[in-house]
Amino acid sequence: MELKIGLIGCGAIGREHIKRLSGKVQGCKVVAVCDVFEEGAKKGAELAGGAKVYVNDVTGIVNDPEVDAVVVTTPGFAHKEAVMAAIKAGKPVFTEKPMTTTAADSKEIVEAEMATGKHLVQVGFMRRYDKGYQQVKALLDSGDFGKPLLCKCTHRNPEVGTDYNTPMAVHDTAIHEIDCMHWLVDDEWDSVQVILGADTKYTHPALRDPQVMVMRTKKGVTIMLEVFVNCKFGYDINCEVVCEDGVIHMPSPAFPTVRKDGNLSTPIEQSWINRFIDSYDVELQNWVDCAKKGVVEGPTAWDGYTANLTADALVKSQETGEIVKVESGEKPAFYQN
Ligand code: NAI
Ligand code: ISE
Repeated sequence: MELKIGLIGCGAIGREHIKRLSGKVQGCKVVAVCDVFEEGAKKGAELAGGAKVYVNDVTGIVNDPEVDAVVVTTPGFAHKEAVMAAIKAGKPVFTEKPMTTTAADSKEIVEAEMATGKHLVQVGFMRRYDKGYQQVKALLDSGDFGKPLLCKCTHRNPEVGTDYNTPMAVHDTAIHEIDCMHWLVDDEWDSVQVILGADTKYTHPALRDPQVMVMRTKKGVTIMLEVFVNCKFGYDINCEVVCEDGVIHMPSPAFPTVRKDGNLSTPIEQSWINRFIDSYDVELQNWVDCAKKGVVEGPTAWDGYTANLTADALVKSQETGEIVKVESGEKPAFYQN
């Protein structure tokens, strides 16, 4: 059976996902697309090799009888409406991260999903599908390195759009580390703090850039994360875990090292599109396979919600500079493995 997909939001990642769902991912077809702009929706439909076009009509596309499952690639602030509509229609839904931009909104999704009694929601925390992070996790889980003590991470983007602001450094960017670092060290977040300092000349008044985020887990593992979204030189994701019996450094994508004109140099990836290209492919194949079986194997609505709890604490610390305790809740039996 082919999973017939309705995709909402034909922007940057929407178009990438349409291409992979129409080319690389097996057993599915994008049959309908939606965007607030007709031109965007038409472009999406064309990339899908012909799909029904919905303009600014989330309810329409979600409830289209031809649509078996929904992919949400609108900006974070618009995810909730589409995810809630899919839950109401009883259809599996993959939403890009963040699930929503606040824990309060994400809690409504968790409650709505649990009320259906069915596992419907997967969140696009694709780093859990990345080979590099998986290799680091396997080494940590082997026990050969003792317990993890601290992690040093960088999340650098060459640049961002002019509508990107200070809180987005948390819920649009750091949200990846919020999800994957606690998964990596197998612990829950306890407290967080944001340290703001000198700003780059390439930013604007609504965006403090760079930011240092310090996040501590319940067992005391400290994660030091630099978020720098106007670093100019490339898309630079690094992760190093310092353990009792050694240090694990995540591999970077392989590029040749060249000697030329008196220089020894290696290129740096320029965009998330290529840096995590394999992870998106594996993630969406897994989602399609699971949606057909009516199960969710990837990051759940609960993972989306708990990431938002941590994000809310970080946003609060951006405003005060204080250490903020992360609220946590007991994982409902519904979300236990
Ligand atoms: P974008 O701004 O390029 O595209 C968003 C699209 O959604 C636009 O075409 C816009 O017109 C449309 N849209 C907005 N509201 C809508 C609504 N209510 N109904 C229908 N269409 C609507 O944004 P981008 O960069 O593609 O990001 C989209 C989402 O994907 C965000 O949540 C972002 O955080 C996430 N993302 C995830 C990445 C990852 O590495 N997992 C990488 C890039 C983005
Ligand atoms: C974007 O939405 C992503 O998810 C990218 O992976 C991240 O690096 C970037 O900062 C976000 O804006």
